[in-house]
Amino acid sequence: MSVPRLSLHLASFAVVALMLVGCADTGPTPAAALPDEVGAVDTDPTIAVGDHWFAPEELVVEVGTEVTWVWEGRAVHDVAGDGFESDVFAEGSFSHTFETEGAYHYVCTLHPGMEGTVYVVPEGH
Ligand SMILES: [Cu+2]
Repeated sequence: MSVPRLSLHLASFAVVALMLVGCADTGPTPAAALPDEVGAVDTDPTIAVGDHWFAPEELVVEVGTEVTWVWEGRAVHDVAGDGFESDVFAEGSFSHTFETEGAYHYVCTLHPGMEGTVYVVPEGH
């Protein structure tokens, strides 16, 4: 009668392992699929970091574009999204090149509600 008990034990272990895998990603929200409608590609891939906002909040770039965030406020902020995270700065800039299309939501981890999105579209969009 020990075999069924062992199987049950293994099954429980498998369930717990799957739950752990499912909860393992505690990082920023993963990039999402592009929405059906995305605006025209922005000619200037620069985002201002202010107190407490990003401008523009939404930026559209082609795959392979380097986006630069430039700190303009007085307070410290950071930029954290799927695949990129800056240090906490009061001034300076941070750049990231987006190699994969998608919608990249990002936040300042210090200030709830301070957030933006970079839409990375295929070339020739
Ligand atoms: Cu901030």
